[in-house]
Amino acid sequence: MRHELPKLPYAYNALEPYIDTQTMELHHSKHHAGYVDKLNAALEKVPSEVREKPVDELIRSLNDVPDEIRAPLRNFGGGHYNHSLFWTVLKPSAQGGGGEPEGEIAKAIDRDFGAFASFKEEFDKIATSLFGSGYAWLVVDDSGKLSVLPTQNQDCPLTNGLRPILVIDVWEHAYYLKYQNRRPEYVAAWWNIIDWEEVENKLKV
Ligand code: MN3
Repeated sequence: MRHELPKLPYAYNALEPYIDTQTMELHHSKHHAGYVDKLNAALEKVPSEVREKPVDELIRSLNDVPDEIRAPLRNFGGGHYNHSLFWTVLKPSAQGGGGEPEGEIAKAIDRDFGAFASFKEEFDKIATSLFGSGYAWLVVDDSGKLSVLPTQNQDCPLTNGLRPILVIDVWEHAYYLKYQNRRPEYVAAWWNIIDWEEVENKLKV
């Protein structure tokens, strides 16, 4: 099975002014595409039963694969999965992205964080203070409880048995052209383009 770069559900310029066109184009067509290519190359060297797994399964079972292929699968499989998820939880502000969640996801956030404002504060803290490259996540555990956590590099919560439903990429390539060293400004802008309906869909799965 060859993994493929997913098409974005919006144009490269659709998330302006929060994420600029050039960043989106490079991030998707170069960075994400590079992870897909390297994942496919790494998978040529693994047993066929590993090669045929979908990317989420690969990452979930990372601790069971042979040592010599774990690092490339972790980095390139994670790079593919994490970016794929990141694109799907974004929505142009003009089409209803951003704002506060409603429905089941709003109830779950209130239940597990006390209020949307407390969740946002906790998430912001993780996204802005993560050292180096990585992601901030909203995840669901086996009991359905929500929590937030950071991961380094291309690590993914799936490997630890958690189900991610919202993520922000805080690698410098995700924001540096527009925001340079001002990561908190990028994180603040990102709240205007979250697709809360999609986050709720992922919660319900
Ligand atoms: Mn990235």
